[in-house]
Amino acid sequence: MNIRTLQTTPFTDQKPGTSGLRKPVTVFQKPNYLENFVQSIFDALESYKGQTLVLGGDGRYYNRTAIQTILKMAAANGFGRVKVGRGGILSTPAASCVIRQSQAFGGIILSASHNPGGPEGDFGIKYNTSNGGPAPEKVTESIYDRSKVIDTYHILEAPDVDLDKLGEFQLGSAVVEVIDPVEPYTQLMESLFDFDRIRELLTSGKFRLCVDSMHAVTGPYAKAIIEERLGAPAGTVLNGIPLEDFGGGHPDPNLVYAHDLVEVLYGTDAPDFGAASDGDGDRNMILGQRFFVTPSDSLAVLTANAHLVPGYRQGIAGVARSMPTSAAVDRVAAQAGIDCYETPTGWKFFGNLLDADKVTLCGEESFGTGSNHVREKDGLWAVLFWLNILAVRSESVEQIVRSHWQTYGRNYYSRHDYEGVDADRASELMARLGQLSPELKGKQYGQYEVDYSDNFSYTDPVDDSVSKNQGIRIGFTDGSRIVFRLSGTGTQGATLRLYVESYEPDSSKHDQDTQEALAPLIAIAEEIAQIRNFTQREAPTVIT
Ligand code: VG1
Ligand code: CO
Repeated sequence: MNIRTLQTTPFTDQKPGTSGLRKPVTVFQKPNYLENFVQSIFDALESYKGQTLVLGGDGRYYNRTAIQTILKMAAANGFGRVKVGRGGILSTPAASCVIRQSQAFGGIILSASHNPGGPEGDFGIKYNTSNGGPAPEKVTESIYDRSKVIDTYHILEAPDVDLDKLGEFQLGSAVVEVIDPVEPYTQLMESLFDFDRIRELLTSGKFRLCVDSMHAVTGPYAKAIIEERLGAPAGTVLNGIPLEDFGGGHPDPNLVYAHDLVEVLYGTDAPDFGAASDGDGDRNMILGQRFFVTPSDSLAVLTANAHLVPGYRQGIAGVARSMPTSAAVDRVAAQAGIDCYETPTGWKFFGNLLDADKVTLCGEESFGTGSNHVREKDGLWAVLFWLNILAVRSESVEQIVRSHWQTYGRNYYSRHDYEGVDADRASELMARLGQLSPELKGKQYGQYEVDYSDNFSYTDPVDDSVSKNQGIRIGFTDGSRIVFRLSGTGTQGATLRLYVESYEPDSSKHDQDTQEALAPLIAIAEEIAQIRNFTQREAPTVIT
């Protein structure tokens, strides 16, 4: 088999965002677009010859094509072994798990996560390092730098590998190992949670649940774990067969897009527990009977109850949350006397803290929670964590959350997204806020006084790397907060995100509607940022 070195010319738009490079499928189908980026990844790495690479994706359209190309490029570039999930499938947390277990050099994950799939949808590619986590900024920057000057790539001339057969195949001087994508992950889950106790709950006849895989990658994982190992009845997992276009849906687990699940959990004779996950399996939404748990609250509840779960019984070293995530978990950390870190948006910023054992649990407001068991957020892990707590406490989801609020107070929280707005105008809005923010301290808006306002900058406590411009935060003296930032995962125009939070210690006031409770702050956000004017939108596209 011949290694061919082919000429190419650079693309100017291969800058990785919050989580890898995401573009419409049609962009990835341009000649050499994928090849350039993959070669840029390899060129940015050092001394991987003979080492192991893990490869898999969420099964969306173009996954199989891209995998064949990457296998041949990995072999031509000198990797010794490539572990690829059968059918090209690996959920994002499962890929992280396999990288760690097999002490691989790194991994390539093919996914655009919650973005729609199919020929007209999006595709994405991301590199993870040997700790199993998303490459830190210094690596993604060198990949981007390389992509701007790349002029050749290496690829093996070889027939396609049969991705549907488990086993080892020779590809040039490399071995391709097609692995079971589900089993290593299932074993890891079994080592963390009390499967016997959860099985008792799920087979007791007194507890019903429904899990929506949204036609995306978690279907096989959820069926294997929740139905087969834990004994939930067949049919517990909805939309469990992964489809290349996710059934035409938007695999984003929130109240808007996970409507099948919401109908069930808010319907008559609703089950006790509901959960959904996203395209690549790293996000989760948790529902009780007619009850929604905000992701920020979920992180706080998991932290407060971690001692009930075998894998975390020995204690929590600390916690971390992304900056826009509510401060609910901060209150749990303060009471437990553990550290709480505030990081920029994106899982890559948790890696160093987890590696250094400074934190055990971490999470983001965007339906992402995880722990030191892998280096990605993990949707099914969160579901199992909740089930373990429910099995031990024998209370409903709503009871658990309400008693949590009684102890710690309630952080009302919401995110408003303005999707697909004009990119220049969105940048102007942010630039204007950047100019305004240093002067806001002390200003009064109705009953709210600005306590601080800045453009969030983060210095990593482990390697001292600095990440600037991570969003404008405006904090008020009563602990309320509004945050503005632009999305780094969208592929059409720009997406403005407004995050709003207020704190209510008084439990007699914990029954308000979230949007009503936050209405004064939402109005202040409009007054300060002139969102309608800059976005030309009367209302957000999605409210979570
Ligand atoms: C969004 C979320 C962020 C998350 C990222 C990747 O990024 O806000 O919290 O880490 O998606 O998640 P942005 O830049 O669009 O706000 V996933 O499940 O899409 O890999
Ligand atoms: Co995702």
